[in-house]
Amino acid sequence: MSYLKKTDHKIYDLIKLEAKRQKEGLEMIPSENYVSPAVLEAMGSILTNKYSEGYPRKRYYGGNDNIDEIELLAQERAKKLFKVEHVNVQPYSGSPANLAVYMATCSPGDTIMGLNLPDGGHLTHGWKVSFTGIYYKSTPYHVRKDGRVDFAEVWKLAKQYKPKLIWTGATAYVYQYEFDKFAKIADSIGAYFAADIAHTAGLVISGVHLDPVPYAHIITTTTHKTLRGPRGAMIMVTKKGMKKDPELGQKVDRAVFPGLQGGPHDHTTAAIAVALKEASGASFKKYGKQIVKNAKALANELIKKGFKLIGNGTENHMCLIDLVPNFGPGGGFFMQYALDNAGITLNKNTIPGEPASPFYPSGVRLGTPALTTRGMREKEMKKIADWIWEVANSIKDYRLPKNKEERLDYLKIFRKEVKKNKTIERVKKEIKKFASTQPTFAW
Ligand code: DSN
Repeated sequence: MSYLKKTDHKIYDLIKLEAKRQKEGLEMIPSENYVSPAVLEAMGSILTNKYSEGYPRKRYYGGNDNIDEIELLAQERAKKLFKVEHVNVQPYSGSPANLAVYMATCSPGDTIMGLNLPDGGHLTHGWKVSFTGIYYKSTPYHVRKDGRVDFAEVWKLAKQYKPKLIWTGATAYVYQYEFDKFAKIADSIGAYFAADIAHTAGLVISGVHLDPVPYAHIITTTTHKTLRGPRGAMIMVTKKGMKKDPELGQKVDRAVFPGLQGGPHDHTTAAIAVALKEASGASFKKYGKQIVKNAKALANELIKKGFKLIGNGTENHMCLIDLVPNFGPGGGFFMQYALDNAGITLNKNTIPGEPASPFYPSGVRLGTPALTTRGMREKEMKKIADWIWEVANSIKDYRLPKNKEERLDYLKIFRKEVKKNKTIERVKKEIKKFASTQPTFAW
């Protein structure tokens, strides 16, 4: 970054500080990862200079011969890796990709169905404040107390409301997505079935998560989570999708451009192509498998320490801790803040049947994709569970005030006390010493 250092010291310094944070801490937000230097190089390349509205060989601007080859490579690699018929690699990220699915399959006002947001679903699967819940009639399904999708309810709602589009996929869900069950329901009412595998794409291609391809019509994924690529997304149409509507691929393409987006981010497309090549190698399969082994090990250790986990474990890359036994309702904030100060990054999250609120939820969500990229294994998961327990124990007397007016002052005091907490100070030092020796990418 020699140029940046000379021309914009403030940004240079902030990037350096963020690099230090990423090196010295433990990144446990399950949707984050560390990309390879090759992905970074493609992303930081001169491809950002180009405009390429349209698709390969059908552009609205000249000078796109090289860009065409790059986008075709990305498409071909994705098709081969996921075994799908059609791929669009242009969505700017997961949310725009999902919007394109609506545009390709529904008309405004149509009924749609997805997992309720506080139950672990995604904003774009029909949550009320999202475009998708405002412009479509959303009939969300929920999870049971154990955190598993309530398929009896999905059947009931599907028969009652006959949605045109059914989503599976989640942001906080510790079980595998049961694509076959959703497909049966969607097929019985002639609905489109879209699988949003943003969180699990890297697990699917590693063979440690069920494969949506035989069941879904459309698959969306971000490229920066377990897939370990740049921030971006892809929309894939399966053979089943093509059979339902032979024009589905074109409809998806038209929805992305010109429907929702302008010029594709060619530097991102190139980085997606690089990430897909990396994900095609044997070492990536080992990586995907290790993510799940680590998550299971972490879950076991957390349970042994005394935490209550939704689902009593995990089937994928993440754990969801129910903190009600530790802090009463609303404990997620305390844990996120205290662990942040100790060098462990995770996020507060709602739990099934959330007794508090989405802003002060009663759980935390944590996962292993980023730690696994850094080479950590089961042994390290034990160490990390110990640290998490120590931090939780050191703040165990805090409770979220029931009276909303008292909350701000109470949390201010909590934050101040965390800064002086000796256990957190020590754990932070231990984590820094340990994490600094770990690489921040996998070769
Ligand atoms: N923000 C993503 C996550 O953390 O799961 C979902 O879009």
